[in-house]
Amino acid sequence: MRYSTLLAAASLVATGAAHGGVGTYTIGGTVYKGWQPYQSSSGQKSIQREYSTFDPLVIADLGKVQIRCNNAGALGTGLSASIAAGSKIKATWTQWTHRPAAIMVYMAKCPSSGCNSWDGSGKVWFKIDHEGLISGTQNAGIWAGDAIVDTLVWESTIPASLAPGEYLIRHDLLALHQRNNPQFYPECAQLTVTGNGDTVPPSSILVSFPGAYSASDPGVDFNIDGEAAKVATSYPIPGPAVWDGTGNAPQPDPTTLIQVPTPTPTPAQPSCEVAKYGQCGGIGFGGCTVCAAGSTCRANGDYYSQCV
Ligand SMILES: [Cu+2]
Repeated sequence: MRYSTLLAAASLVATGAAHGGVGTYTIGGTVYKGWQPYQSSSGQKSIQREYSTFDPLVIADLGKVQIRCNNAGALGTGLSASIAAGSKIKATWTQWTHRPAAIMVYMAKCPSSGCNSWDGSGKVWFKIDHEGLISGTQNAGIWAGDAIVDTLVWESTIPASLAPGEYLIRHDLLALHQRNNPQFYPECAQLTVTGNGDTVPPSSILVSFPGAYSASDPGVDFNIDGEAAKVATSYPIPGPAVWDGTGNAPQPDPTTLIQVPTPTPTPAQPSCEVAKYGQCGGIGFGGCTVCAAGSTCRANGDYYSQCV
């Protein structure tokens, strides 16, 4: 036992500063590189909002703006990933080491001015996915965090009924390995949702960050080593229920109601055209490289160029 105790202590030291963060997002066959927290922020562009470390936020941070997107108010860098409602987005963590952990995934509809200059404040967030304890007891069972330690991946589906538009997506890992010291690891990215969805979540289910979590929530005020955790076979995941995909029809933008459509002569069409925010280049990319009028093709690293 002494050997394994020493081994456990050594591994704690080795991974103590490991923590983690979402490094890439994959939609269909396209990989979108996230923010690189340990590289200079100067000149970085990604669909993901800037954040500075893999370190956790803790209970003392629950009232701070950092609990929203893991930064103190950084906005977008001009990029956004296109995804059809009903399709899947795969988050891949650069590293993750904590097995007892819950995953929570939220979205928020950006204002009509778009996501880039919007900070995600207010009661605007709805949950699209979560998973906590999968089997066994809280103390010794299998958690969503086990899957992420083993694969570094969590895949979620954008609700099929969700109205098209600009959204933030927020992945939040909640590590529970330390008794009474839950650790939060949120990161946000910008999405352009396409499709024929016609629903936005009702305001009654929306939450804010900070605000959605409290230190007294049973899933936050949590002792994984306690006697209760040795017998409990379910875990109360913090935050709201996952949105069921039903709710209010989106409000029509009043400015569109009074706009009189102006007939425009049809210009000669290029042989192909990439819609704004679509991919237009990068290593290995074999598709169309002509951006729609009003947008230009810009490189976001070697593997992805986007019409912006
Ligand atoms: Cu950690």
